Amino acid sequence: MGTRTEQVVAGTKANDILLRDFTSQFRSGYKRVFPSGDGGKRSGKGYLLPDYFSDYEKQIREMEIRPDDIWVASYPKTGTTWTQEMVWCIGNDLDFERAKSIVLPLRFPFIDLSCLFNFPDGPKAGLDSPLFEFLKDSVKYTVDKESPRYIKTHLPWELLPEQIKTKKAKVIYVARNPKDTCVSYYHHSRLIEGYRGSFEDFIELFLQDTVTYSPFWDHLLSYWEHRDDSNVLFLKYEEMKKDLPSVIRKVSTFMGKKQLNDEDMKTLCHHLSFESMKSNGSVNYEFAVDKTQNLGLSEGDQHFMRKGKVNSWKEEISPEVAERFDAWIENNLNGLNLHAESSFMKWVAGKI
Ligand code: PPS
Repeated sequence: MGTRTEQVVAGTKANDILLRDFTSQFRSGYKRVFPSGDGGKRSGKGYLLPDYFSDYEKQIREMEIRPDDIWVASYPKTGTTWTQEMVWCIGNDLDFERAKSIVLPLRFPFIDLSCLFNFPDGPKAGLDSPLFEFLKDSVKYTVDKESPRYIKTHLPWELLPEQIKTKKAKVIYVARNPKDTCVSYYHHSRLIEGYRGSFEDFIELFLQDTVTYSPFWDHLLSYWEHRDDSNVLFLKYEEMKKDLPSVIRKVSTFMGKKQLNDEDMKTLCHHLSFESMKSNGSVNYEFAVDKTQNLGLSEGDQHFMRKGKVNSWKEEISPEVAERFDAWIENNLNGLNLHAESSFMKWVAGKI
């Protein structure tokens, strides 16, 4: 299944902000990627991806899948890192020693990282090995990994390797309410991705589906439609916050692992707590923040592990802007036959 692409050019408010404030020497520009088939028809806008996606698209689509691969997929800032650490620990029989001694991106590589940034002078720019091998070509690094491979992606369902669908590798998707996601994405973009614009402009980008991996709803629904497939598990950030042990039990069953005893469950929940992950150098991306500061891609003394809360958007989004979000949610979900009282709708509306 191929794709059609269109270059993003100036001329709309959102595109102008994007090209002015969200390009850098490490990111030249963006494309809209239209998957063929039904998926691409949802909003009809195509997924926004940096130019470099074209260099890796075919390789990712045609990648050899192993049935024991485990993928964690998500729209950015929805709890990916948290889910990755949970999945890796369950899959590796709670080997906390190894979890702490090898940084997450090397244990659980983000395959599409090279689609986001181009670091032609990596080592000169202060990016040294072994992380450099991954940063130089995240697709090669991931493809070459020994089994079982643990793989992170932010790609929508339609842009995943074709063989995932036939070889039935396990895919765990995590979703988060869009207001918290947007606020988290804004801080992340300033911290680590070289965004130089205002919060207000970022909200405009987000609501116009003009940040990387948007449209948000096309992305989420592309996996939601597969939530009952035997090789897919659909999780929500909010349910992890509410009842982590029950999510751990669900993930253990999905991964074919035996259930943890009470003591192990307690230890794992502690390891996965926000406070513990915030101070865990293997997962808190402090190394990446330092590097991007060296590269002039980030500023200030913010952290990747920022707040870790549900509905903390209320501290940063005004009631007027929240209304714009609500209208955007309604527009996007209209006509999908989702019953207003369904748990999906309640979650989307921030009522769960
Ligand atoms: S990324 O860059 O897309 O992979 O980011 P991602 O990991 O998806 O999302 C980062 C947000 O998840 C929060 N986080 C956590 N919340 C609760 N508990 C734990 N253990 C945890 N670990 C990470 C992180 O703080 C980001 O959310 P915000 O709202 O910015 O704090």
